[in-house]
Amino acid sequence: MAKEDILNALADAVVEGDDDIAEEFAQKALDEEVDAYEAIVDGLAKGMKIISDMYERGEAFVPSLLLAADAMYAGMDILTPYINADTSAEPKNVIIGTVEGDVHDIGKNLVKTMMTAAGFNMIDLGCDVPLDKFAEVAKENKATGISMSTLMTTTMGGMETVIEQLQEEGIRDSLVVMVGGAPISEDFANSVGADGTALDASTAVETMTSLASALPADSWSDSSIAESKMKYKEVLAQKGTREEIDIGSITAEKIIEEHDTVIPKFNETITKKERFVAAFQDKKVDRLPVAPLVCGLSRKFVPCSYADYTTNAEKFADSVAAGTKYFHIDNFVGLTDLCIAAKDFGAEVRFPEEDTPAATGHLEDYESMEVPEIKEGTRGYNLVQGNKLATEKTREQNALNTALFEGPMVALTQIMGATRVLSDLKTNPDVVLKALDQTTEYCKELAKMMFEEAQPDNLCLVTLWTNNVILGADEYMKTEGKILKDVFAPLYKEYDMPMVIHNCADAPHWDLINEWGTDYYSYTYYPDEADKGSKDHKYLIENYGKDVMFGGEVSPILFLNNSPEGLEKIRNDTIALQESVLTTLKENGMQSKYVISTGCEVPPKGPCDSITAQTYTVAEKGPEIYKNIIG
Ligand code: B1M
Repeated sequence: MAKEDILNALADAVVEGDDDIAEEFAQKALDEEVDAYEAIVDGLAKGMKIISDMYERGEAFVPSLLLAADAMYAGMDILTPYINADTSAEPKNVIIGTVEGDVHDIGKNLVKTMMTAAGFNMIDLGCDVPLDKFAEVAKENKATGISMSTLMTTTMGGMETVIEQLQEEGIRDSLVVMVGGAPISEDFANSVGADGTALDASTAVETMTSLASALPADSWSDSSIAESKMKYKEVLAQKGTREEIDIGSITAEKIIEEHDTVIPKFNETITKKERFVAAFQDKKVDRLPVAPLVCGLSRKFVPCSYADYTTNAEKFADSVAAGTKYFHIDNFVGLTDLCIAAKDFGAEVRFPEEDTPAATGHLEDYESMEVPEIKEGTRGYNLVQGNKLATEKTREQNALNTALFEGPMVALTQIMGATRVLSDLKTNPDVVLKALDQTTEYCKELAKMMFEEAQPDNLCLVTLWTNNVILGADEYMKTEGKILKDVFAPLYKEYDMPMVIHNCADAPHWDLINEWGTDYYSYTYYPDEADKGSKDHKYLIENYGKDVMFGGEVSPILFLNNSPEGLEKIRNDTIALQESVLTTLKENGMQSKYVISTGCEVPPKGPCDSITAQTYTVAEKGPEIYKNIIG
């Protein structure tokens, strides 16, 4: 077989995600004396680049990428031992991980795969990595680079801590530090002293390769380390020891203290409930309703830890009531965390003192999944009780409570691990579908208990995976999409409740909204992802506004900026959003069917007054804006 054909077959095997063929042709390459290094670079890695480019163009989705990575690793396992020492350079170790507090690892895994394909020796620390582990492992392995990812604004600060630890150790200049993930910008990377960032996995490899080539050959010598220690001594001394300040708690105290005296008296003519219900029906209101997804942040008013907020029904209800009052929310959407089903199915959940809980210890095999009964002592039961109490308490304020629960796919990925479920969807769909039946049974039972016992004003289902970046519409409709259509839409109808969906993903399959007759859809708008399908209110109202009420769309990232300029920006953006929404509604023959929202949970340590910058602005300026535009 010609060398070219073998290389092409290797590339195709990766694109197709077929490990058997990748192994077969890796062996063939060795048998036919094709250079092992060439087979990796011009065969396997080339395939990885092809599928990754398809992903960037929206022609392939995460499951295909994960399978391609598996095929590439399968071929590499056979070829790597035969790499000719002359052609392979010194191993370039890169330490990779998602920083402490963050369990998102899909993007990190893709970066790892692409860097492996480019010849880096990746040392993967996983997700939720304790910060000091990066410096420790980098030292042990005289690393060429560190690649840190995070998807949450709350955990971005950990990256700076890692860099400071490298400076203290005198090894900051021995290696390249790259930071990345959706919320990371070039400015942020510079501000924490990283060498670079990148928007996607392929660019991350290019940046790492170019930065690594500029490292001096003696970067790990004793003299370089000593010099580096000296260099950073002053920088670190100037920074001083930083105390961790919980801005959320401080501003919550301030809001409680000042609420009844300083908070403006709003010029409102109808109650929160009347406003929300009227807007739902597109009737005339005094202003648009406001419903930011602040959830866990509202526990600062109680005050209680995140663990209490998510596991104790009374504390949850108190937080909902306090959040509704102090943030001046018309409709509270009570997200706790997304690992309620996971815990009930027996997965391990980490409850950090002051942070968002996360499912970390997944079940080993699908066979060990058993649908748990939702009874006293389970998290599902607690969620129902919490929402029952919360609904009673918000009613006292003439406001609404929307209970929120995980859809079957979120539940399954939390139980078994997202990367695994998304890969298995391709290789072993029957097993995944069977497991989805089990989480569906659980979620259906929970929904029924909500309707019958908690009786919240609305029940919102989280469909994280209706995401054009992660799953194609066809793939989604074969899994959770089908379940939403066949099981949940009829269930909502049976109980005569509006179908409420929350999708915090960046580029949902909007067309699917009609598949299950969604009545209220809460979303996040990411302007940077507009080419991948993230849409703003203008598009949504114009195309779906008559059928669905939307809740959006201020970026979650904005809510971390507590500076006077940051708060001013939120105020100005909130005014501009109302003006634009109302104008769009009017142009489409409507008058109120839209909720001003964040479309996303605000991070645990986020500053409370960035929320009030939004909610109080709506209350203060909303009536005038409404009058000017709608009349
Ligand atoms: Co969560 N989540 N999530 N989530 N989740 C986000 C990130 C969020 C933006 C959604 C939202 O509300 N709009 C939001 C964060 C908001 C914020 O920061 N303020 C969020 C939240 C709040 C949460 C929880 C706190 C929810 C809760 O429980 N209350 C919780 C977190 C728990 C914890 O970590 N402590 C949570 C949980 C989860 C799941 C477990 C259910 C699941 C993760 C599964 C997993 O990864 N194992 C999940 C998911 C899937 C998402 C979204 C929908 C998608 C993320 C993703 O995988 N994208 C996300 C919303 C969104 O759509 N953006 C969201 C696809 C992936 C390929 O992209 O990771 O960006 P990405 O990687 C890209 C680039 O960023 C780049 O290359 C990659 C490939 O091209 N890149 C680098 C990545 N690393 C790089 C490094 C580099 C350079 C480039 O150099 C070093």
